[in-house]
Amino acid sequence: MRDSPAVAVICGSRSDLPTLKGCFDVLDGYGIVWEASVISAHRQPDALHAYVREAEGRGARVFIGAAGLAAHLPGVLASLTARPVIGVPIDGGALGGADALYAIVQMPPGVPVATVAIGSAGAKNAAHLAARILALGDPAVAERVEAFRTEQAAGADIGVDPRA
Ligand code: RP5
Repeated sequence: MRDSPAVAVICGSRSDLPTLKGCFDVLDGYGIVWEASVISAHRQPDALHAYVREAEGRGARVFIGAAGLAAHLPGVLASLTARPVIGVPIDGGALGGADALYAIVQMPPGVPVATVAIGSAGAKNAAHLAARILALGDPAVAERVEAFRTEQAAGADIGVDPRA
């Protein structure tokens, strides 16, 4: 049987899935078990509510919500669970994702959503942030987070003389 997912990724539309590919790849890289669902906060509010309860019951520890336009999905997730919620503003639409960014980041006090950058960069960082949260209670994930940081530092062009 598949392990219960530690990270539950929910997006508002199938059209959001290509932007989330980097998120899924990064989670896989950390060996984190995840699942993804398409549930719209606007179009399927009852299903979203039921899913959060059920995913919590199966052990989901971090939720990632991704949506575009008037992106209420991550905020609604944060209203439904006490577990950490990371919000990914999906780019697209007439405002290029700025609408989604503002909708996700401007949460009222007491209902936090950790908001990452617009689009695929944010999608990847949502996964890195989820890994860092899980690392607090999981030494194996903590080790992989440190290994990633070491690898990333080794690949950076620190000290390279641009004139050379
Ligand atoms: C949002 O509206 C979704 O997250 C998506 O980014 C956007 C457009 O949805 P579709 O019309 O493509 O289903 O709720």
